[in-house]
Amino acid sequence: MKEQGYDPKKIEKKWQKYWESKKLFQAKDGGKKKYYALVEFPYPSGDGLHVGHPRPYIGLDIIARKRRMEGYNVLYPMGWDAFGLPTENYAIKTGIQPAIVTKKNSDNFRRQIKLLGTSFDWSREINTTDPAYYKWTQWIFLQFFKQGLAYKAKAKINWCPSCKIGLANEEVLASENKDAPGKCERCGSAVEEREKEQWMLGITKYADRLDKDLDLVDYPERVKTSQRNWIGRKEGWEIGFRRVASKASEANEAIQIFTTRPETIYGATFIAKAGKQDKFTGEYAINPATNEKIPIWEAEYVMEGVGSGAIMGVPAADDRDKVFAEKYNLPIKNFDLISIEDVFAKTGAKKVTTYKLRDWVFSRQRYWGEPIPLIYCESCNHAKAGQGWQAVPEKDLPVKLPKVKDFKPTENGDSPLAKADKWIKVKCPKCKAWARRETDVMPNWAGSSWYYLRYADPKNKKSFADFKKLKYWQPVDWYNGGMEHTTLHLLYSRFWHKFLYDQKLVPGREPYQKRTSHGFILAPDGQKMSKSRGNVINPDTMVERFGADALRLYEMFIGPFEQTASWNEDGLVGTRRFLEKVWRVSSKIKAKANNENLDSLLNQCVKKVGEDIEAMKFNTCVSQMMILANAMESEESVSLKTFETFLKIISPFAPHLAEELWNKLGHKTSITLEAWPKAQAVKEALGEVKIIIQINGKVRDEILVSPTLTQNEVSDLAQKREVASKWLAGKAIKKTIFIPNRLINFVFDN
Ligand code: ANZ
Ligand code: ZN
Repeated sequence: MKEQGYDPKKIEKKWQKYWESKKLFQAKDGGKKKYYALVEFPYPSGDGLHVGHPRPYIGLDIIARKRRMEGYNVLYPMGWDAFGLPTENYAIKTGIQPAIVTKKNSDNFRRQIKLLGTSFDWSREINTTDPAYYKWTQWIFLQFFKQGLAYKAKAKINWCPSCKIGLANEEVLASENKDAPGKCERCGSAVEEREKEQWMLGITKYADRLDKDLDLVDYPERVKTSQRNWIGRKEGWEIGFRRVASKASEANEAIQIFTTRPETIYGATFIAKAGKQDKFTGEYAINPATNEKIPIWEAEYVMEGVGSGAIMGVPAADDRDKVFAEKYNLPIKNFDLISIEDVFAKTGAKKVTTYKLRDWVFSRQRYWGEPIPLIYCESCNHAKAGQGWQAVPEKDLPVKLPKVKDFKPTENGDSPLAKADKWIKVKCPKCKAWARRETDVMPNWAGSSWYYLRYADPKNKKSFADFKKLKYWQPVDWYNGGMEHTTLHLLYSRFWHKFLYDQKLVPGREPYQKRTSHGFILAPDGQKMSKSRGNVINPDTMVERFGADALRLYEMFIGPFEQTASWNEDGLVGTRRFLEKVWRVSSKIKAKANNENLDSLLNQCVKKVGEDIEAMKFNTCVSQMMILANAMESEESVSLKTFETFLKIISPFAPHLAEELWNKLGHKTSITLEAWPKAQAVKEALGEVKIIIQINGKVRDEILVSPTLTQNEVSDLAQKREVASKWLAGKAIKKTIFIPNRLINFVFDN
């Protein structure tokens, strides 16, 4: 009888249906130890997926599948972050309702993602534009409002005259010429500055905790650094310089300067405050250390919003002050340093902590976003000034987006909702007088700031998620997403989480225990894939030609997961051939075969694949499995046990093929229910090596171990030793540095 060849078309759909009908990937809310794996949910664009999108989905799919085999109850969910401009701009162009476009696009995304054999729990799918979802986005906003953390203020906003939209700072691209205005991220127009009343969220109140609590999580150092830089925590001193009464100002209150070098105050010969041009203000102030009268200038290099927005110029000690002093002929005075105690005594300096982080401009004058659930009541404001804004009562949530025909913002830049007269008019929930709805909507970042909580309980109608379920699922154990989101999205969602934690609505202080990022996949020409360049590679075509398993393997094999890689179809041909080889090997299985050399290779493969998956070194996993497949092919026969073990470790990478061959071996249940294979302890044939044990970088002990031990194994042995355990008692290890065969260093805070 002729053996059937490998035909992914015949097997992939079949197993996808099987997994779905058996509900194999549906997470249960409780019971076994849990594992929560999360990828950033995509914006469902009209173009569909290109082959770059699935890279993270496949990567964490491998983690999720391995965890299930390790006995965890795994939550691996997916959804759509679907509010935003592309759909809205499409509506402006075509008049088609954004809700309809969103449905169509997300249907297509879902179809494509399923094609790849990903093990998402689709029963928990969410969509930020679904009123049943954004009801809770609005509800959380109201909690901010009730706590005084959502407030309206005049804010300078970046205004794109062409998109007619206020942009967040991060949506403005810096121009090459640093003096030219920034450009709109979407359309490239020069951005203007405008003042507009905006809803703000008080993220600065959380600045300190957002900085400090980075110590609690396992994020790459560069991610922590970029968050810390964005927060910009700085400790320094504020010193008041009394103004000299003058024509320009009768007041002689003090001007507060911010400095990190108070001991240089004897050399301060001028004051400069933030300004657009460099000029003398006509005013003077008194240096409290010398009692000298010094001029107050405005200078461009002093930044508004940093420190107090004013400095003491010490040209003899600071380069920028020196350049300024030379340019404007201000005195440069050599001086003696003064002790910090004397600064306090003479000047009343106050120690202060300042932050670069500003409150978050939370409104957009657009259509396709969550309506801000507030009502402005003139009569309430009349009764008590400043009390005009009323929360929409909880029973009236969600405030649904009304259907409109005209999606363009108004001429003066108000939201298109400002034209929805009927929708706007509403009774004040407090005094029942006629009032009007807020017409601004929330920014894109709103729905993604809490979506990881909703997955724990996506259908809840009584709360955004049941606390008990959150207690079980939180925190996310592993969160993978794009590098471009490691600053703002992470910061914003950490802020929402901390706020909810303070309201006792979520159990832990941090949402994500571990964060990793993947690199982009570029087109074969090395360029970013884009429709306009015509270089987009569509996963549908690749699955059609090579099968989903070959595509999955290639996306993992293409290069180190964190790094950018260019698409090359030859690689896909290669992974397809590899799978054909595995298929051929399956026809020479013997219940018992004598392949001792295969056994040690298999053992090595089990160990390496297991470890490398954890380190996201998926590419080396694939090459290790290729080596083993080659060896199996060159044997006359392969033992059942060897092949079964191999199928288990390849199953997270090529799940359809593994399932099919597993089934052909006579198994009646899914391979996804098997236990993840353990590597056998390797005999110490290689002799032992000496490893130095350091505690906070200081040598404290040493230990002899087998060179085959992993970092975890060495770490365990080292910590059990008397010396180390004494040093480590009661300490939380912050970081472990391991150099194989040489040293292990445990780092903790003193
Ligand atoms: C006097 C002085 C003497 C300063 C000296 C520095 C060096 P670093 O040092 O990077 O942490 N500064 C304060 N507010 C500022 C603002 N709004 N815009 C621009 N510069 C500002 O930065 C702190 C220093 O930056 C502060 O300490 C202040 O100058 C300046 F030899 O005060 B210093
Ligand atoms: Zn009222």
